Formats: sequence, C-alpha cells, structure tokens
Amino acid sequence: MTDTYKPSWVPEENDNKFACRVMRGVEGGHDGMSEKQGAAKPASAPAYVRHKKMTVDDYVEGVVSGNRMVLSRAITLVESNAAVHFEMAQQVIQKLLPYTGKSKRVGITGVPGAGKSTFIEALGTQLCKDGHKVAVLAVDPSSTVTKGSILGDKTRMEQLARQPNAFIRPSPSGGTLGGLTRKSRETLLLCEAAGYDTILVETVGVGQSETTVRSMVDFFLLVVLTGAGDELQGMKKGVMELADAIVVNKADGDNKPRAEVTKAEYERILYFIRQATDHWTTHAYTCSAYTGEGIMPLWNDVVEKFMQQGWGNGVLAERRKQQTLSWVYSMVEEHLHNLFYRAPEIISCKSAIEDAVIAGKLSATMAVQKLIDTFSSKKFTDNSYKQSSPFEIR
Ligand SMILES: Nc1nc2c(ncn2[C@@H]2O[C@H](COP(=O)(O)OP(=O)(O)OP(=O)(O)O)[C@@H](O)[C@H]2O)c(=O)[nH]1
Ligand SMILES: [Mg+2]
Repeated sequence: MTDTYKPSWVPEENDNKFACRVMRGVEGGHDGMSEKQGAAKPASAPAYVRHKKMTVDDYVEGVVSGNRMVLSRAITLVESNAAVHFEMAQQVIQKLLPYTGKSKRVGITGVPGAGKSTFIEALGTQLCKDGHKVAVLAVDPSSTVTKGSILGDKTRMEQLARQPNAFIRPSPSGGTLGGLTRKSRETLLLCEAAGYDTILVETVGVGQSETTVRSMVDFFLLVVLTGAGDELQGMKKGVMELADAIVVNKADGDNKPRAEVTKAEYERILYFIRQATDHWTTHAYTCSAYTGEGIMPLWNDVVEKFMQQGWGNGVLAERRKQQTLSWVYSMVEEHLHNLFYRAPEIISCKSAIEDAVIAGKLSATMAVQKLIDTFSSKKFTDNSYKQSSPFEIR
C-alpha cells in the first residue's frame, strides 16, 4: 500500500484535490494504524467506516472521538449537493453543535503568492509540535465560479500534512458563493467537534472571499509583501479595515530591510484606518515563513493576546453571536431572493414591467407594487420552495 492510496469514497474526478487523502503515519498510530501497516489500510478502521452505510450516530460518534476518516466523510457529506446528504448532514451538525465553538478561529488572507500557505505550514507545524490539534481549511471562491482554483495545489502543505495532529482540507469546488460559505462554516464546526483547537482558514484576496472568511473567524490576518509603494496605493482600504494584524512576509535575506520599511509604511496607514475589532489596535509586523522568524512571536504575542483579551472583555463572544445571527439572516435573504427571481410568475411578467418603467408609463414604485403583488399571489409547492434553496440541494 502506498501513500497514494485513496479511500473509496473520494469522487473520481476530484481525487487529487482531496488533501484529506489518507497518508502514512509518521510515528505510527496515525489514524489508528500501526506503523507497519503503512498507509491507510482500511483494515484498522472501525467496521462501520469500511463497510456499512453510516448512520447519523455513526458520524457523530466518529467525529467526536476524533476519527479523521469519519471527519473527512462527514465533510464530504456536508459538501454534497444531494438532497438526501443535505438532510443527513444537517442532522449530524445539529447533534455536534454542543461540541463546537471551543477553537481559536483564525483567517489568513493576502494576494496570490504572498506566502499564506508557507506561513500556515510553518505556524501549523510548530503548533502541532507544541501539542495542539490544527485544522487548515481553504476558501477559494474562484473554484466555485471557474472551477479553477487560485489557492492551487499548494494547499497541500507537505510538512504539515505529515503531522499526526494536523488536518488539511482544500476548498470545495463548484457551486455558488452562498453554498461555499455554508460548506466552509459547517466544515469548521465539524473540525471543532473533532477536537481541533486551532482552525486556520486560508483565503485569497479576491472578490468577496475576505468578507466571507472574516465572518467566520475570530482573528483575521493579512499577509502582504514588500516593494509596497505601488501596492499600498492599490491595496483596497477595505481589506485593511478587516485585519486584526498585518504581517509583511518574506522578511529574509536581502529583503529584510525593505520589509522593515514596508512595515513602517503600513503602520502609518493603519493610523488612519478604522479598527477591525473594538478595543484592539491593528499593527504591522514582519516575518519570514521561509525561515520561521517572527512567526511564533506573532502568534504568541499578538494572536494569543487578542484571544485572551477578546474573551475577557466580551468582544469575541459578541462577535461569534453576531456572526451566527448574520449567517442565519444572510441565508434567509438569499433564499427569499431566489424564491422571488426564480418564480415563473415573476420571470414572465418582469420584462413587460421593465419596459413600462423605462418608457415612463409606470413609476418605479408602482412597478415594485406590481411585482410584489404578483409574487404574493403565487402559490408555493414543495418543489418550488426547494428549487430556490440557497443550499444547492438537488
Ligand atoms: N523568500 C521567501 N519566500 C517565501 C516566503 N514565504 C513564501 N515564499 C515563497 O513564495 C511563493 C508563494 O508562497 P505560497 O505560500 O504558495 O503563497 P500563497 O499566498 O499561499 O499563494 P496562493 O495560495 O497561490 O494564493 C513560494 O514559492 C514560497 O516558497 C518567505 O518567507 N520568504
Ligand atoms: Mg496558498
């Protein structure tokens, strides 16, 4: 059996993208296998994982006991668009809720090539060595639109993947942004229930991905590069406003002095920018994900301090409460939006109403009234309700 052994449940077309493919344990005992057995030979997996169709309770039990294979299967269930999987996944999540919420949730963003993955690899490996259980998730909206991935294969962090306490899951691909958001959030909850105390979420700085990730983490880190003059100008102020810390990466070799200059420039700009978190001032730092310099100080003196302070003064409890509520309402809004615009009654009367408004024959307010009246008189069937679901169930 080799490292490339793939579990049977990995979809054919996606197989290489599944970083949760089972790997050989480093010191034995990994995934419950002895060293001699090498890679994930299902022989040592619990019987229900190997053969049986798993029940909701099997998933719950497996995840809570920290079984990585069951956790991977539970995530696959959450990512599935099949209606039957969706319903089962929701029951699993519901039962696992009491075990969630105890991790440190950290989002990491930055332009492609900034060194996010290298940073996570260095940080995650050290945290694992210090006895933490680290889960790494990726949110890559480009993979939902174009089916290509910006975060790319580098999400497969080789060194970190060898740590028995690390779990790496790439971004689900395909589907809508709303679907991606739900899947990522629920994956995060599953990892927490499986006992991962640190969740690192990598996302690339495009489109809405930063806001999506910001809305599911406690701490948000922006990784930037030197040579910033132009970049600073072009950088969206918006993303700096989301950050709880900015780190200038690649501060090594000849680049080190430049990194210090860039850090000072960011500090100057930060002074004028609205802070991301109450009672917390965002600062800029330097590090080298390559040599590891500056990474653990950033974690211990900034992220840990932020967590301690935030849980102490109630800011994080409030943040999580607001995140959950706004998630609920954003799903409601998306659902209502889809119900309205996908209703055949609206589709068939929309262009006539638009024409009348443009021709000045109907006021905008009257047009709204007509559309809403049409929608209100619509009769819903079970099917039309489900077809417009933002959860991407089919
Ligand atoms: N010199 C130096 N190179 C680095 C450092 N961190 C990352 N790199 C290099 O920069 C390149 C990009 O690093 P990644 O970690 O893949 O960057 P990323 O931000 O994850 O990129 P995407 O996932 O594509 O968005 C790689 O070739 C790394 O080896 C660093 O601290 N110093
Ligand atoms: Mg990356």
